[in-house]
Amino acid sequence: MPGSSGTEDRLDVAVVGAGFSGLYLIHRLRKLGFSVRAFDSAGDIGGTWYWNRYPGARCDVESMQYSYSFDEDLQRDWNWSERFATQPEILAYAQHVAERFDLKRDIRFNTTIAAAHYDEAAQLWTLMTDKGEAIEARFCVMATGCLSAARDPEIKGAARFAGAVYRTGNWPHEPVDLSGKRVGVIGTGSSAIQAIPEIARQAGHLFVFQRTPNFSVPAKNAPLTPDYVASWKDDYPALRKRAREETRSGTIYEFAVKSALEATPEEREAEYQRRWDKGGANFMHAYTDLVVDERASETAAEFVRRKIRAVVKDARTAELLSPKDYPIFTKRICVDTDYYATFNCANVTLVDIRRDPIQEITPTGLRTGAQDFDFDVLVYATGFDAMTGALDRIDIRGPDGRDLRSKWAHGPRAYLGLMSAGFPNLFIVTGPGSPSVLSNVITSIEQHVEFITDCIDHMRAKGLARIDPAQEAEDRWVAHVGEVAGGTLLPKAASWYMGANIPGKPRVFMPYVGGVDRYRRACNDIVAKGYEGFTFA
Ligand code: NA7
Repeated sequence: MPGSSGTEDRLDVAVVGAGFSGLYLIHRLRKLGFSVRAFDSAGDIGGTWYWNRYPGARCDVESMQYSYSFDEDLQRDWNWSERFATQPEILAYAQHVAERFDLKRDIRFNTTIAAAHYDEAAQLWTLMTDKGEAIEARFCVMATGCLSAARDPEIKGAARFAGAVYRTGNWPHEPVDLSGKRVGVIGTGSSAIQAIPEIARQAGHLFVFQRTPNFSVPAKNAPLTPDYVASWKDDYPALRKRAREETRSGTIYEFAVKSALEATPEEREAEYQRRWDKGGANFMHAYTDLVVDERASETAAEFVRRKIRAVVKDARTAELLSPKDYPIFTKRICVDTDYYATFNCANVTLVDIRRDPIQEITPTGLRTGAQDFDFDVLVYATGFDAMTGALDRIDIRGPDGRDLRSKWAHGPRAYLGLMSAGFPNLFIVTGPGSPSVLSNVITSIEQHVEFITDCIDHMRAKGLARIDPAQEAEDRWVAHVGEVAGGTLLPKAASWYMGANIPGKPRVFMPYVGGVDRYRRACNDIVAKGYEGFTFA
């Protein structure tokens, strides 16, 4: 039975990851009197914000909402400086939280968990580190993040490149001087869209190798005014409650009340323009049917394409930058500062590698079918093995020796995105099948951490040692996740939500699109019914 029996060698709870999930888990488990330790490959806290420190990295959820809500003093004391916080500021916030709650004494850094095996007889998880050390724990929580397994594409000759190589998802901690250098960036997702304007300011020449253009809306980032900050802080508990319980995204936006198809073209134009001027992902909430009806979605897509054509002077470049083969919002909307305008700079060249793919990387740059490009620095902005990648890198085995990789070979399967049947006492924070990446992830993290820690506390109170979802409950949930996604346009794009960016990865829509509000109600209902769908022993 979990309780205060944790020792140095045998913990109540082992946590993998020391990002925003891991930090809150430590805090909450400790308060409940459990012994806990977190392990992280990184040299410090922060998770995704530790690794993604490329130029221009910032959050695309507004600062006043992208933060913990669990402690009123914390949210009142902390002061964000800008509407969209930079990566260094978010990391400073994480440091503040860790210090404030003295969290680091229960974190082991520079420690990668390579395996986690469950011993049924002992009812223990044994975690193996990359250094061969074993840690025993009654519960294991994977706080490994949805976008933490950065990937290099497999391109012939990659090892032969003689210049410097950087990755947006694992950027050096030391300053990188790109001034005057010739830089090649592969990828045009959110990370590249943030980095490219910054890199272009420094580089002698920047080649952007684009396979698929993305839709991006202007951030209109600015310093926060005292009045705006006060408007949040004065009402934080109620606003947070609203974000948690009444929104699909866990973020308060200006939500639509009307279908795009019911509006006249003039009304739509005015509404899109108003939201464009205000900036940020609020744009995607202009109408109720933008992610469910292709004709509605096309009205927003065409508005953005017109904006691209208006900004980008070279007509061919503007066309190349304009997405046409998937509905807007079916890939994560990007939020930028000067992205499209950057292509007006004389030192920036957009290369269409859809039409003329990269053949190989050479010692001096890369070669497409038609041309050779020479540069000094290569930047991979090629994304992540999202949602399942970090778990896939760990050899996770349940009581019968069955491994999670095999179980998930045809797509991830988890009850509520929290637990996978056959892997008792193993929780996943923001796992596949939960709102996770479709939400303000801190809102989702808090809800999962509270669910998991309440559950472990409940088990202690009831003298229960083992929890496992029933297979049938998991099957029903996975089917529900698929059905809800199928009612939207989201599965239509070859996105990382679908696993489409990883060769060989099953095409399954992974996050739960039903909304943070609905998901929370489902979880609460399940708890109220005595953890319906879970089996205890
Ligand atoms: P993304 O959004 O997955 O973007 C990766 C980009 O890299 C995208 O443009 C890809 O093109 C491109 N890519 C990937 N592999 C290749 C190869 N082999 N050749 C050429 N181009 C390639 O990752 P980000 O890091 O930008 O953003 C991920 C999330 O992090 C983001 O949504 C935020 O939530 C934070 P493709 O589209 O596959 O043709």
